[in-house]
Amino acid sequence: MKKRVFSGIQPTGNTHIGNYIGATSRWAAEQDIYDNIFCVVDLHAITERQDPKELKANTREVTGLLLAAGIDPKKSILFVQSHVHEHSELAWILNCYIPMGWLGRMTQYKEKSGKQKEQVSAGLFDYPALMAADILLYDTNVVPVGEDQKQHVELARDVAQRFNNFYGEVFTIPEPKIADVGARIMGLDDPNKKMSKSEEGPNHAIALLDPPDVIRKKIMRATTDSQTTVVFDEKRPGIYNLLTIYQIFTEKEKKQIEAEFAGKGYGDFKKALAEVVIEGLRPLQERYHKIMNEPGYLDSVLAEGAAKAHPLAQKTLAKVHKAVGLG
Ligand code: AQP
Repeated sequence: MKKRVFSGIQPTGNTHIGNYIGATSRWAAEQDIYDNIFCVVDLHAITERQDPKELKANTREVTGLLLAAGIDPKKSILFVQSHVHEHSELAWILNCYIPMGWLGRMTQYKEKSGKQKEQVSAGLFDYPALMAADILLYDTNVVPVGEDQKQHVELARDVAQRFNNFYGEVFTIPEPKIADVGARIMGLDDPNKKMSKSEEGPNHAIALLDPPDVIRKKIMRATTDSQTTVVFDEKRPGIYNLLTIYQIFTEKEKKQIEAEFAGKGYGDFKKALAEVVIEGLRPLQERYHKIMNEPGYLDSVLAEGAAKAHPLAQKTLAKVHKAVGLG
């Protein structure tokens, strides 16, 4: 029996190379090892204000990008979170088993609520309960995510254990799976901040659909430091981040990369990095445009995905209802 993988991505627009390196490219690469379920988590996206038309368009765009990244609907269930209503229902039930203190300690909540002050939605506070529901509905063993989501997967583990302590073995206990390299790609304009879709700076992130000239411009303007040697030194976060991106796209060893740029400066390295990223994204971009031009394809993939996910979710929710004494 293959282990079950579940993971999700928010349709919040401008999917970037951080999402791709830390999560979606790994989902695609490991599809044969696992039994896979991937979800476009639109209910998570509305924890912050979204324009309705943009949300719909972004849901389609991110689905297209997942298919272009290599998610194969024959190997993986791919669906939209709001198409399977059990996610919201289980989230409500789990709410009643998650102490407020756990939610208040979540780093993502602290960072995002800080920006919005008292306008922050209860949904943003409760984001991890919905994520726990996503994961626990499908008897998930493994959750491949970027480093920023590790704490939320751990909360899902904790609530599953708590629930099982009350009611017996209802939930499978999930584990986060974080990449050794690239689990936290940093912003190009500020290498101390995670690359993020919601950061507004024009040179912050490389979007997966950025054209070559935009990628070149962003990389050439990326923040580094006043030193000159091109080496992996964690104390120099700007160049370290760029080298990590180069390492991922070229699949070369660190020593090999350092040798390649020995005696060369940041300018030469940035030029090489830009070309590697442009060439690395080219096939994905071509596949994306092809997929989006195939009438009806996206809708049929998502309809099939929801039809496969729904009975699995229904089964778990029925177990939960029985355990709690609902209905
Ligand atoms: N900078 C990153 N480096 C590596 N992995 C990352 N991920 C996100 N940013 C990085 C991983 O991508 C997956 C999907 O992310 P998400 O859509 O759930 O949203 P997020 O984690 O909140 O990422 P963003 O890009 O910062 O979105 P916004 O700005 O909308 O909140 C996850 O596995 C995540 O870990």
